[in-house]
Amino acid sequence: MERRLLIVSNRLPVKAVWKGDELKLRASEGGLATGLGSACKDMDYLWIGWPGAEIREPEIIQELDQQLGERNLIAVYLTQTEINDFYEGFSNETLWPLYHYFPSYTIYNNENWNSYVKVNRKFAEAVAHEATADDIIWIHDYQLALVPSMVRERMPDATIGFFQHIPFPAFEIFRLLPWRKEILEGMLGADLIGFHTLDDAGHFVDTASHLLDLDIASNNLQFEERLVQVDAFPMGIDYQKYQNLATSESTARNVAKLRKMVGSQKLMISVDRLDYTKGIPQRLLAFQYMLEHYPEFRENISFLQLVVPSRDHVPQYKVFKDEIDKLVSSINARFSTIGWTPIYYFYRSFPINLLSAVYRTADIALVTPMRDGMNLVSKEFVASKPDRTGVLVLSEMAGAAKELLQAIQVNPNDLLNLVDAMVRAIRLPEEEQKANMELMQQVVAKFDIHHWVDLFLRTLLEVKSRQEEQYTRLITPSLGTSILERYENANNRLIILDYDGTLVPFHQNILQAFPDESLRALLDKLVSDPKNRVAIISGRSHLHLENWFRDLPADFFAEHGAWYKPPRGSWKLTANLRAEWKPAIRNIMETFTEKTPGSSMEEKSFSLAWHYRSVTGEIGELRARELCNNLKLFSADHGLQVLCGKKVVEVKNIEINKGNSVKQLLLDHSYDFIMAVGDDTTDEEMFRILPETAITIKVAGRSSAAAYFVKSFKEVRMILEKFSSVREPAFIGK
Ligand code: GDG
Repeated sequence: MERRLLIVSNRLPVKAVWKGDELKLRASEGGLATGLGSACKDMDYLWIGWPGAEIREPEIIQELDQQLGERNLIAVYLTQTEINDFYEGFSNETLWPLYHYFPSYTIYNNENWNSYVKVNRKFAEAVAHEATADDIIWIHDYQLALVPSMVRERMPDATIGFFQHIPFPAFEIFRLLPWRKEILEGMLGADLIGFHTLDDAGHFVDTASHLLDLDIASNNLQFEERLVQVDAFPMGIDYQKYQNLATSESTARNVAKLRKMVGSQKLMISVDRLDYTKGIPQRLLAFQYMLEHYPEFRENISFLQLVVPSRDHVPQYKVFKDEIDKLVSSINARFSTIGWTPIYYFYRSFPINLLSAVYRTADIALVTPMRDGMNLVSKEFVASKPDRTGVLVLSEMAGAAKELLQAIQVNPNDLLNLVDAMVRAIRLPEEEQKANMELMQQVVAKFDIHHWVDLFLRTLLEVKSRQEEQYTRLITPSLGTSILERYENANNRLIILDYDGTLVPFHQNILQAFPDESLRALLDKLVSDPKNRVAIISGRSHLHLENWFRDLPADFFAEHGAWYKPPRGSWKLTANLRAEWKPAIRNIMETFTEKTPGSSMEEKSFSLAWHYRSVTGEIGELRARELCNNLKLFSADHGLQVLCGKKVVEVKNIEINKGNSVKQLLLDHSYDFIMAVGDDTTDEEMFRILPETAITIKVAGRSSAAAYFVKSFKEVRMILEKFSSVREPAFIGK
């Protein structure tokens, strides 16, 4: 990567801690800091974030800035009020519980929200201050969801990626948030938005489709005329580092100490930050149940639970810690014997080589969060097993469950399922352990942290170049001028126009989309120029077009070209068409109309259309997909085509298409100016058939065979307005 990487995260990879009256830098805990830190060490990078403590004295700030600067780190300083309201308040008491499906723990507080906005702005200003146009800006996590759009405001062309390390919840949960639109729009300031799993990415796209008026094509969103891609990038670990650590001498020494502590019993371990999402009490209760109901395991197995202190200023966390303390004490008090301790419980942070020894010694790792974006502990355990013995019990609710398929997967809410998994893990034969571990190691080794960083950044650059392609095709004022010049200089012009979405906006009721007076006046003016041939090619029935444009001397193609009417002529069929298929399709469509409130069926001479523009919510798209699938089976055997267009599913004879109508217009004529404008998939056929010199324009920014695009029907009208005001040289001065 030649370009500089600008990483932005709430925490820097180091934190400032007071040792007496001296400020020291220590490595931050957490997957992002350690993982990304090691992946970026060979890159040209700058990292912007909070150094983890409130620092007010200017001389200390100056000294710290210098120390951080030597490590390519830039600090954003937060006041104690900001730490309380932005970090502990909005980030940890609002977004964190809601995104982890704990809506009853979620606190909605306006003051905290205001602080969140303010601190996000602080970060955005720091980014704008440091960034050059060439930097790749990579913003991390839910604490900074507004930063992408705030940076975009300041640097419209910047390359911005956003990665969310925690889950993105389903729409029904996310919609509870009073500031849901602001958060979504904030994230959409990025060009690429990444999550750990496809489920999270899908939730985001689905939520955006509900709350914002966006053009969405699978995982590509068109937001404010900018393409934004949403995708899954499961984060990996530094596999090699954990493998090396596991076989190091210091780990061997620590393994020996651990073994001495637990004796010859089997060892079950868990490593978690103190958090109610991690499922610690549920796991302890399952362990207790197992000791109660499987007495043969007493004195034969010990459980080592490491809890890393975290967020202990948040009241919920204090209560939660008490709960764990009590549970551990009561289990130990009840089951301990002289030579055996059921649970070893540590509430503190461990150095990484001790952690490695814990992984290496463990026979079983219990990773059973109630919900987790990814969970790197599960991957670190797998990487720390050079002899491949050991069993991983993994929650289905962790992102890692999508990759570590050979783990014993559990639902952490199901106590008996947890107990059963523990028992199975204790009894799993060594060959099976090794076979499972080998497969999981292959995955963790291949999709490591370097792979994750490379893939995310590569995809971000690809999105940027796809945007570039789109931008070159957008009709800019200068392009508009050159089109107008070509129009002025031409003597034999063909102007082909689609109707709905191209000349008029869409309406809930298809009959409401009649031409308004200004459109009629515009078309009248265009056709009155003898140098112009104007053709309207529409999917509409010929009866609608006749009703609206009876006296307009233009060429008309209705029903995608099944019917044709020349200027001042009358309607005729363009081919010998079949309609014997209609009853069968009508039956299917009627069923869908009955089960989808708001939808309707339209019958044309040689086609049937099912409209769902008035259907509320996502049910319309769902049913449309179902209908398309049903129809495709039937249609293939009957020479029919199924068109899945904008809020409409249509079935027609395959030989009828707008491309054939255009061919008819080109027959025996030569034009020195051809322009075709359309918005729907059916218009692609006409774009493709036209010569390269033709000006083809797609309405609404989507990928298309057209050479250019405009944003809406209003711009089409503006172009036609300019055409119609071109005066014949002969007229000038008369
Ligand atoms: C988020 C998401 C997602 C733990 N105890 C000690 C220690 N650790 C290290 C582990 C691991 C990291 O902390 C924890 O990783 P997690 O994956 O659980 O997640 P978080 O960083 O808390 O949070 C999570 C992750 O971001 C990455 O995207 O997986 O779902 O919530 O690396 O080894 N490290 C040391 N001492 C300890 O006592 N040195």
